[in-house]
Amino acid sequence: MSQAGGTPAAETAARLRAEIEQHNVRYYVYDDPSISDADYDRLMRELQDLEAAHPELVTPESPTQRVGAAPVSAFGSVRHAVPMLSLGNAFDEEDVTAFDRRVTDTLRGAGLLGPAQQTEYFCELKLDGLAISLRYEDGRLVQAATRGDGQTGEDVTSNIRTIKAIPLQLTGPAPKVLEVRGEVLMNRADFEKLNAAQAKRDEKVFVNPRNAAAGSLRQLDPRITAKRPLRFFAYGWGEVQGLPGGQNGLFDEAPAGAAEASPLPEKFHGAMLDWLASLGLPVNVKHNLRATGAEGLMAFYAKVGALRASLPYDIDGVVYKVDSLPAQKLLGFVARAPRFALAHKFPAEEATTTLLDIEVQVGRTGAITPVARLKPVFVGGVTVTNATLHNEDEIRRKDVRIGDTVIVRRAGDVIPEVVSAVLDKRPADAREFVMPKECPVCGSAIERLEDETIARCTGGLFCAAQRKQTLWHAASRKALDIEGLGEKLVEQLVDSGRVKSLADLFSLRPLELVGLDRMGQKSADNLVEAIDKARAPALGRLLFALGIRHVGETTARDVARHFGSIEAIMDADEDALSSVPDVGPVVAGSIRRFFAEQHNRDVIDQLKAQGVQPVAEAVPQDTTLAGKTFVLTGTLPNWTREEASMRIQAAGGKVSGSVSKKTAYLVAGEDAGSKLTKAQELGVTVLDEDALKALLGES
Ligand code: 5U1
Repeated sequence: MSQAGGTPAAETAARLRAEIEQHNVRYYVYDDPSISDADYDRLMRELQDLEAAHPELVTPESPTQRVGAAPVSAFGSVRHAVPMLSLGNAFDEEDVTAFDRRVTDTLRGAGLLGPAQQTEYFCELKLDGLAISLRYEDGRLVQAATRGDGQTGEDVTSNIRTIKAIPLQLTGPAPKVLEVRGEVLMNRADFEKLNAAQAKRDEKVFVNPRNAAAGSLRQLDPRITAKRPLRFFAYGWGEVQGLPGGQNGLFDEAPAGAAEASPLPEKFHGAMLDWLASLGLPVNVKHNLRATGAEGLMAFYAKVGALRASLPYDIDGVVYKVDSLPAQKLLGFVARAPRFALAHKFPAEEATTTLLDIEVQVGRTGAITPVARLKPVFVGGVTVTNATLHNEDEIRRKDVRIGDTVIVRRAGDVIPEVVSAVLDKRPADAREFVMPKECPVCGSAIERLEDETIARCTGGLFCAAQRKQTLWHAASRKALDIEGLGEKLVEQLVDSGRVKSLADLFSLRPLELVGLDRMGQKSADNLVEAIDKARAPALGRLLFALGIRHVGETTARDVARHFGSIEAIMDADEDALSSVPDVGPVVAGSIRRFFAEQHNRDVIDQLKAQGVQPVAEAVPQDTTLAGKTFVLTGTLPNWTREEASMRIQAAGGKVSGSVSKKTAYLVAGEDAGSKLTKAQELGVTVLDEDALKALLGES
């Protein structure tokens, strides 16, 4: 091979090829990657750049010259009638503009576009799953294959037949041969459930939904695949022959007079997908969109970027395709990919880095969370230095050790987490995490009750960490809503010893605040005014502000409405508390235990002494929606979710954060995600804003 030449470039190319091939096998064959996608893309780009600079180094065996890895032998192999291609990647606006310029110049040069005309594109989500080709003959599914190396894939027909979203028989007049290309994937919620069940049975847990989808499809026993929640979306086609109406291939002339009889779409990619949908195939119509020129592509990228975190499944970018099929044909292909399409990647949500240490953090209720201190790594668009490890059991389950190379994930605004350790790279001196026996903040004992996964500091409000978080919580918008009382300020007030309890906040004077970090006279006056306003909170808000375990905003309001005064709540026994609708023994026990502590009762007395007087909760007069639980998701056209919640509650309805069998209605706006899927699965009635208005009698 030419890279044996021994020049530094040849040696680098050989090293990169060996490394990439090794990762291909880990990824495609064993579903067990040892590096992140971003790192893989980087290696591939490095090799591509090197080969572009030294074309004499390109060999037919180079990973740049093929699409994936060779098929595993356990499955039969299938030679694709039309190769399954990969896509060129764009990482920034410059790449996208260059793509559009290339395409537009070529089409103008060929006379397919006028000199001032822009290219029309069809834009799709780049689903993070597994590419599959489905072969239908006379409308019947006869074969399904993975992409493999693009020319030959694995025969996964028996497994694919278990996926309910994939029709075994097409509806309507079908062509003699139709190869459908698309992605098999798993929704995130389904993946979490599958992993929890796998862990419970002590079976393999998957790193991410894509690996779970791939692993599920590669089961030798289709009965196992059948139990896995796999989904499918079609985004293209391979061989198409014998179209209804007498036409053969897509570009062949239809016989005279057959044009009207033919259900074949006009020659646009988007119209083809509509046709696939009309045959009963799942197409992601909700998010696919037409766009014009590079500007239109960038607008689509921004739109999808904003809703990425709320989608029920993972995507790693968007795909742009020239919409006109004759234009696609003219543009043709380069070695690995079509010239008419481009994948525009989002910042990777996973990256590898080193786990420097594991420290513990103390939460508001004393919960101890192990936190990974990481060598800084750029992931999900930001530099991450800390990530949650959730709890001790998770660390053991993932077998993560200090010193390990770890895969870190940061999706949307979700707190970054350590997904797994790369065992191949474990250093000899990697150390296991040991949960400390004492709280690192207050020195109190750390306890873990028998049936609990969470260890807790037993210091209560004696612990400065718990005190700080209790104060942040009390000041938050849904509690006492004290504007200007941020984390830094609370930290200074607690650390200086000036504020020991919630009541101490109400004795603060501007003079003692001035001079604290970033606190001038005006801010000090404003803060004291904001604290003053909080002296007459609704009773439910005060109860919520106390930070009692298991007492959320809604429960606090229900309890406040039921009892009418803080004294009545403090003196209620568990039976009385349990008589509040939706309050069960766990919540009742928690409230009773809280007020059984003398120091908590003292805080209430001190608050009263500072002039804090809760006002009774207004009981809704309107009972139109009494007893009905609503869940809100997505963006409503006119109301914010808070506005809609307030109206529902004013009509006697309840608003909950998660969909369950008890949910009466899901109110879904644009870009509704997994809650909508779950509601549909459970048969919950789904309303849009207009339907909600009608229910409220406002239409
Ligand atoms: N949505 C979408 N994903 N995806 C992947 N479309 C799409 N098209 C592809 C691939 C590999 O390939 C064709 C353009 C050839």
